[in-house]
Amino acid sequence: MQAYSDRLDSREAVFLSDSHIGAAWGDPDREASLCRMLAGLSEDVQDVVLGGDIFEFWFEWRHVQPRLGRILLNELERLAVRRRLWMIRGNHDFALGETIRERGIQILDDGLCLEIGGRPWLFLHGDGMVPSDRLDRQIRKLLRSRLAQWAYQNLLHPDWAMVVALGTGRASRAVNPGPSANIDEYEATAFAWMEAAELAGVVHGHTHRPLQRERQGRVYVNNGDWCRTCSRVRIDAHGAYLELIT
Ligand SMILES: [Mn+2]
Repeated sequence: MQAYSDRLDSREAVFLSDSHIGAAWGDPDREASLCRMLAGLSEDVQDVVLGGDIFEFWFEWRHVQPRLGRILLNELERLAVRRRLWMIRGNHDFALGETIRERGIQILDDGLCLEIGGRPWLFLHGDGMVPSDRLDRQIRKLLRSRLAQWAYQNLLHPDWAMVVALGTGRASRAVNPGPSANIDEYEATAFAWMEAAELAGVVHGHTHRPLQRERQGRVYVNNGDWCRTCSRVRIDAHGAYLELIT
């Protein structure tokens, strides 16, 4: 995996994901609470990893960008002056582009590996990571394809495109309201990766279920989300902390 070979040293990192800004769902105050948490981060935090599905949907047309998350983006731009800021593409906001990069945020296609306290930690969104997520991986490939991007860019008025995208998210939650059937596979997959690649830990979101497990000195953490639980993961040289922020 590209993320693994490009690893960087870090003193301390904070990971959060799945705020789904733009969805009429979850805590209506979540953009503000996320900004408050980010503004209050300790000076020791060197890397802020936004781990996917920060926006319910994102697409950049040639002259138009969605009216979503403007308060958050302003806060991130401020933060990016003194820290490294990363955004991993999620299955909802896979089309992050130039207007995000212009604010000093680095966009990652798959994930990121940071060496914290001399040990490697892998951060990713989590969609398509387990073997049975075959359909997720195919959809991911299709949505990210040049043809799909071209169609979105050229065939639909941006207002209609947003209606379609936000409506699709709402409909998929109505059809599958609970955790997916394969939710237990994530932990097993992560531990298998840790052993194969000698990782200290794997951190991901996507399933909206906060969970931390430790096995033989290796750590699996799902951060939950910043939609309903408002939880984050902080990692320093001593380990990982799954924290609920109120
Ligand atoms: Mn997701």
